[in-house]
Amino acid sequence: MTILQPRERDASARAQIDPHRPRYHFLPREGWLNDPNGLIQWKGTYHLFYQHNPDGAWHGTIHWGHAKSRDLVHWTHLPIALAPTPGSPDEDGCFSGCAVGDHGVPTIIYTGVQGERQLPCLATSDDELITWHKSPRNPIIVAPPSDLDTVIFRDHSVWNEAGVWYQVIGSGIKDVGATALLYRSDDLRHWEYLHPLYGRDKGQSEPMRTGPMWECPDFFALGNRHVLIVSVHDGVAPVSTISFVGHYEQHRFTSDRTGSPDFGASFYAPQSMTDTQGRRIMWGWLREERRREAQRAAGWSGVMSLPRVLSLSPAGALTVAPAPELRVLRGKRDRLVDRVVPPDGLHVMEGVEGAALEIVADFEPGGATAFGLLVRRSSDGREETRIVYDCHQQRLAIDTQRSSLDTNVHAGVHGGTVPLAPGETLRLHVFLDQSIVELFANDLACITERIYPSRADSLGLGFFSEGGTAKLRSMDIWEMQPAWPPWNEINVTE
Ligand code: DQQ
Repeated sequence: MTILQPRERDASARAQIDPHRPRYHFLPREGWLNDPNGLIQWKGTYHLFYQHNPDGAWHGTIHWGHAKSRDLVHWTHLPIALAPTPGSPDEDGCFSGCAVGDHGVPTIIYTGVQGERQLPCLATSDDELITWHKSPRNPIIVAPPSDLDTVIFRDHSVWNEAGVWYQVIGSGIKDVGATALLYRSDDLRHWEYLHPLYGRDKGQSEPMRTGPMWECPDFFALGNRHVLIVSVHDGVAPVSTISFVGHYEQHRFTSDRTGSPDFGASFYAPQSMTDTQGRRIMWGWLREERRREAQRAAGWSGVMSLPRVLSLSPAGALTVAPAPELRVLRGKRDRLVDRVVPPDGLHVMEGVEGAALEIVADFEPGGATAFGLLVRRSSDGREETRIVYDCHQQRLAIDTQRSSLDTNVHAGVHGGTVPLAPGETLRLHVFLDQSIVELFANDLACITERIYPSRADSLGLGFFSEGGTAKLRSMDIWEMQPAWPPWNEINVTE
């Protein structure tokens, strides 16, 4: 067992009583977390790197944190992988990037920040991804393409095609729009700019606003198609995540489907990897929706989403499902079947409650105009989070406007379209974890929100229907076991 220093003992004591600290999502023991980075399965073990400030719960002095897992559920914290080196191209931060195996050598391509400069850098490991050596040739690309007036140039997705390396870098072209720039290389160290892999006009708003710049591009083959996922930034703040599904030929990408891997307000900067089972697994950063002071006071900020398996539906849409490995956390189960849900108010569940639950509810819309679930409801209903399906608009949303009596947290209604064919049921698959609501609907849409209930009794569950009768075919509820050992038993270098 690790001997804790006084500061760590304080953090441990705080963590154990913190009602908002997740119990089975990944997060560092303390400090700041943002984007997932360098996702890779190495000799069977999953490695998760992440944007991290070990000094406190704010975005500053960005390092790469590191953890590993054999099962995608239980993680072991490892020493920090990358830290800014004074006087070097990453002296002000080691920003996002990815990891690949280069003839057996683990290799990271990341963005080094030095003052205003943000440029690609490289590091390699010779000891199972624990110690990283930065290239003396960093930055490995010395400037953005000279013929483009770029507004940002950072974040990397690298792949190999028949022995040749390619990468896309997130960017935006002034007064034109967001883009992902394509490069090629024979050795990961010398890169030739080809052209924009894909881009959109800055004014485009339908079906989604594609914005002036893209961060964290993630490009990969899925089935017989290719997918580009980007994080839209408006120059001031993160906006949303967008997925484009289409074809990649002759190093050009064309898309015929635009969607989002997650319609929630709190999901950003996702990255994915292919594992040895051939699955494409994605994680994203679940941002905080409370004030900076509250984050600093908590001593931690930012959580990783659950691992999500990406696939294509028969119609070619991107589907997102929770990794089946998560079932290992299921504890006590309650089950309801065949409940008619008349539009006469709320059906509160007796004797079933919790802040760390998995719920699978199958609804038949019947004659309802809307129906859904209530979670984290206080006994008097003053706090509650609503998951609502609008049958006319075929739109699913999470409404956090009454999730907390604390007026200092962001709240709103966020969602997306989930079309149902006549007679089709809606499966709401919900993971609650203290301050997280992570919702999967028919594996076609995801919505993730952060909530901060203020009352100890905001644990209740309910379901409702409006405008007509819906039917709850079945609802399973599991208590979720913590994925972490008690904080003070976490081994640092296991
Ligand atoms: N986060 C990183 C950047 C990236 C942004 C900095 C996205 O590399 O563009 O922490 O959240």
